Amino acid sequence: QNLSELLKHAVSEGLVSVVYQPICDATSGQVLGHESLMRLRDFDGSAISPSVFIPVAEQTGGIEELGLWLIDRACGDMVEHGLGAVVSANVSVVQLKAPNFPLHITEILGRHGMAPHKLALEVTEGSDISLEAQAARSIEQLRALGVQIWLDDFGTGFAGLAWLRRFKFDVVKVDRSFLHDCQTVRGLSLLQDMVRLLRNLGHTVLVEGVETKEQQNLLQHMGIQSVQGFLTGRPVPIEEIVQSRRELV
Ligand code: G
Ligand code: G
Ligand code: G
Ligand code: MN
Ligand code: NA
Repeated sequence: QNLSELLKHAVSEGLVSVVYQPICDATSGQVLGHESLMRLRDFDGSAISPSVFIPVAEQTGGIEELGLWLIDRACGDMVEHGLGAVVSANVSVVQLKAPNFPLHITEILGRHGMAPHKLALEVTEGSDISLEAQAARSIEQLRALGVQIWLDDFGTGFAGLAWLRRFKFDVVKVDRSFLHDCQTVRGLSLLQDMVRLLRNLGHTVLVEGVETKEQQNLLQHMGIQSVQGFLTGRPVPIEEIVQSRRELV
């Protein structure tokens, strides 16, 4: 009610913004790219969590406009400031199902003069996309354009293995809960076997939620290619990325 009203005016009132979290090579630490994440604040300046406003935006349909706004910003920042080899954006099934979604993406990429492979769309298995024919068609169309399609939060949904059979994802992001369970023998064994499965299928594996050096060392030993987490960088506004680069020179 209140929140859905706020969401309608979020873009025009400047209440919505984007932060970027680095995605790093697990061995060299080199920044490979960034994940873009949406942030929303109320008129009084207080932050509203994505876990609160994203579901509301999905139910009211507001996510379509907000999601395209975010992707437009992410592509603009990539072209203007450079965000590495790739910038990713989360997309929900509601967005993928909109018939014109691939067309909007084409328009955004064209307007920014950005190569399609520099954009990755993260789809989450939590939402059962296998049931949604239009969403699957959009994924195929976007792939044909050259846009990367990543599988997010792998291991938390119910459709994970069926999805791997259906789509060849460019990157599979293993949900951070699996890394955080690694202190137990059982948890470690599960992560190792998941990674082995994904690698045997030819997927690039990214593990999320890396917070300690010990976790990073463990993942390096497992042969993980990419990592993301508070250790290698928190999500920050583009100004902070540009500023920290200036400090390096
Ligand atoms: O070492 P330096 O301060 O340049 O590190 C820059 C960033 O890279 C830091 O965020 C740090 O956490 C991360 N980093 C440092 N060493 C490694 C490493 O061996 N592997 C990875 N993946 N990241 C590292
Ligand atoms: O950034 P944070 O960890 O608070 O994000 C919480 C959740 O919100 C994550 O699961 C993330 O995928 C989702 N999220 C963040 N930004 C977007 C967005 O632009 N679109 C969609 N659909 N989900 C997003
Ligand atoms: O579901 P998705 O992967 O899109 O969610 C990304 C969210 O994960 C972001 O909101 C980000 O703030 C959060 N995140 C990123 N790195 C870490 C981490 O190392 N630990 C924890 N707990 N959360 C993280
Ligand atoms: Mn994500
Ligand atoms: Na995730």
